[in-house]
Amino acid sequence: MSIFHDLFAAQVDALRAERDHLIKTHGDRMVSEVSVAQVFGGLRDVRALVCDTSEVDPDRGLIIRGIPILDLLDRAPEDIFFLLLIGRLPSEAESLKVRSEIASQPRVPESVWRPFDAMPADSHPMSMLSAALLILDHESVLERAVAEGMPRKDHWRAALDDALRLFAALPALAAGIYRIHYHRGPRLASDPSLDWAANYCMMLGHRDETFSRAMRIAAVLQSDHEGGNVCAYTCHTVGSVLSNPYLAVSAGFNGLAGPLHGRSAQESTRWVLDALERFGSAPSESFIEEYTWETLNAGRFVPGHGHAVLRGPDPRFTAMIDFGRAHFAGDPVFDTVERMSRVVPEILKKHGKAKNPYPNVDFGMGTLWHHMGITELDYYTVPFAISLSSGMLAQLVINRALGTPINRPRSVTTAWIRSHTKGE
Ligand code: NMX
Ligand code: MLT
Repeated sequence: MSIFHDLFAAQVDALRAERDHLIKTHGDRMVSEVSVAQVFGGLRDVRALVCDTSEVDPDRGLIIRGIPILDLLDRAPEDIFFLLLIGRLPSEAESLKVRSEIASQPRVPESVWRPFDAMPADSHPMSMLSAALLILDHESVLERAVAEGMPRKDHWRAALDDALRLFAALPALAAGIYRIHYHRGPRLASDPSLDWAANYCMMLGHRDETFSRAMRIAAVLQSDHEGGNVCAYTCHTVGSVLSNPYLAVSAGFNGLAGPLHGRSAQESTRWVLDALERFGSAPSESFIEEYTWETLNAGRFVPGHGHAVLRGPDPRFTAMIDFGRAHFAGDPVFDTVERMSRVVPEILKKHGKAKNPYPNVDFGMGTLWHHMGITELDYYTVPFAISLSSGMLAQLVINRALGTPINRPRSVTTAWIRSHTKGE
């Protein structure tokens, strides 16, 4: 009995029928045109993917299955995974089943840890997390099922088995990596009586309700960001050739590990701490102005600011600031972040390049981890990654149910563009 399997199975025919109907009745209708600037410019704003788990409104921010993200902050990450996949929040009774189904997934095998002994001591924790998934990929149910000839229409069932297993395993993997990499003592065994977030915090070494609450909120805020972000898009592309979810999510994590994506949480906090150190305490507004100009004039980007889709303030950043104000106002790192969030956007507006001058979610997250005692900055993308796995995995299962074809757009040469635009 699986609540996820039962409820999703009940939707699959309707999802396929709607997709087929739309293609049949409106297959020729244009969704987006692509300009030369967009072809050279990272396909920004080209609508070329379907993703039903969530959407990002440029002004309002993340909306999951029609619900603005700030209305979901009191929900557990397990419920959000359900929401992303099934399309609605679980009832109270369903929520208990959801939690118990995730908690009862098999534990991470001991064998996963051995290869870490051979990894260089300065490996990045995101590389370790990505590697952990590659080590575990031999367990993939989808991999075996495809090899054994499972019909394509049933692939989603095996993908969902993998998704549940993986979503449940990630807190233990992420926490184990933390304890190994930073020599925090023996790994701590997972406790299935705790929820996903509290279990993760406990395995990191923190049994603390504020920490668990912070992680719950962080996991909800970072659970998904429609289908076009580098992490989700990469995961989708890799999954589209039937690479199993372990391979696809690992690939997505490798995208998230970039400084312009999830690693910005680490870079943001480094930038904040550097300002604090140079000023000697929470820096004044005039110091922040000077410091920001110094960064920009050196040809560097201001970490944790800007966004490819959002054009207004990121509600996820606002949520982190509200949480910080309630729980750790007076912490100099938090005070610096809050002050910067007022000053830096004005500088970026004057600078005149970034289309979005506001802090994004990454600018808030590091403060939270730092205050909670996780002071190893290069770890900060890891909690983002395990949170975002819920969106990636839900999108993967839906795509396998729809039998979405391989992602294979065409490229053109510069010469083709030259000849295509000749005489205009
Ligand atoms: N600092 C300095 N310059 C910036 C910034 C910034 N924070 N954001 C954008 N710009 C520049 C950008 O480099 C580009 O310059 P150029 O024309 O010389 O190439 C110009 O402004 C226009 O860029 P946009 O169209 O506003 O941004 P784009 O969609 O290309 O990129 C980001 C989006 C998020 C990559 C970009 O804003 C950035 O580099 N931000 C800092 C890194 C960061 O916070 N990333 C995390 C994003 C959220 N996440 O979790 O993934
Ligand atoms: C985010 O969470 O802001 C992203 O994954 C980046 C994006 O949406 O491009």
